[in-house]
Amino acid sequence: MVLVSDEVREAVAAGRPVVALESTIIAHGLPRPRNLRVALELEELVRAEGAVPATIAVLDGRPHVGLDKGQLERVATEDGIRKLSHRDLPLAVATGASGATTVSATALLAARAGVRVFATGGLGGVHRRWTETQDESADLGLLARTRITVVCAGVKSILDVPATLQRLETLGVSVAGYGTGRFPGFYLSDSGHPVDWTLGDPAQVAEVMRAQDALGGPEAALIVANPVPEAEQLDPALHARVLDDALRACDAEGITGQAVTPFLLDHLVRHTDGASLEANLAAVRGNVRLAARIAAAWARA
Ligand code: PSU
Ligand code: MN
Repeated sequence: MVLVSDEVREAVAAGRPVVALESTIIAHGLPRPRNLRVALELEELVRAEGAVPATIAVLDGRPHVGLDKGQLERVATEDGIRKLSHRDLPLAVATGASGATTVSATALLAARAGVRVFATGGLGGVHRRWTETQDESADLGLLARTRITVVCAGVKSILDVPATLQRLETLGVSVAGYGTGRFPGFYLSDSGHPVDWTLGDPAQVAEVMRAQDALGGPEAALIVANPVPEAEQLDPALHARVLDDALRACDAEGITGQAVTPFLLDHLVRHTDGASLEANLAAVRGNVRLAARIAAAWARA
C-alpha cells in the first residue's frame, strides 16, 4: 500500500538516520518555481548531515515515502495536485489522485514506514475565531496518536498560538523548546508564549524519544520547537501589520477550509516583498538540519 523507496527502506532496516519531509509546503506553501529548488535543497541538507531524506506525497493513488527527482518535480509543478490531510489518504488512494501531504498525512505515512523523525516549517493548529469556524488543523489530533518526533518552528503565526498550545496540552502531545524557553513563532523567533521544557542537544532529544517508548502509554508525538535565528526572522512590526491585513482579506474573500492556510501564507509573501518567504525558508532549513542531527542521535541510541 505504501511505496517506500529502496534507499529509505534499506536505511530504516539498517537503523541508519532518516528524516521525513512533508510536501504540502512544496506544492501549496511556497511560490513556483522557487518551490522545486527548495524541495531539492532540503533533501541535500539532510544528506549533508549524513541522513537519508524521505519526502512524502501521493502520486496516482500511491502513497510514496521517498521520492526521486522526477516525482519531486511532479509535486512541485503539476497542476491540480491536491492538499491531503490524513483523512484524505484513503480517498486519494481509491480514486488514483495525486496530492501533497500535510503534517498529519506525512506523519502518519512516515510512522507506517518506520521513520521516526520529521522536519517541517510550522505545524497547523487552532485558527483565530475558532469559536465561529471550529477550524483546528487535523495535525493536532493526528500528532496525539502518532509516535513521531516533529521538528518545527512552532505553529504558524497566522493561528491562535495560545489556543494551539492549550490543545496540545489537552491532547497529551509533548512539547519542548530547542535551546529556548520560549515557544517559537514560525516567522518570528518568539511567539510571545513560554514552553515548559527546554532541550539542549540532539542526544537529549533522542533520550526523550527513548523515554517515550520505555514508558508506553498513548503513542503521541514529540514536538521539538526550534526557533528561526533572530537575525533571519521577519520584522515583528511588519509581521503584525501584514498579518492583520491577511486575516481581513481572508474573511472578505470568504476563504474557508483547506484553502485558509495557503491563502494566508501567500498573502504574507506578497505583502512583505518576499521577506516572509525568506524567514519561512530560514526556519525550515534550520529544522531540517536539526532533524537530521536528531535522527543521527536516535540511530546511535
Ligand atoms: N508549514 C509551512 N508551510 C505550509 C504548511 C506548514 O511552512 O504550507 C502546511 C503543513 O502541511 C500543515 C498544513 O500541515 O499547512 C496545515 O494546513 P491546515 O491548516 O489546512 O490543516
Ligand atoms: Mn483548517
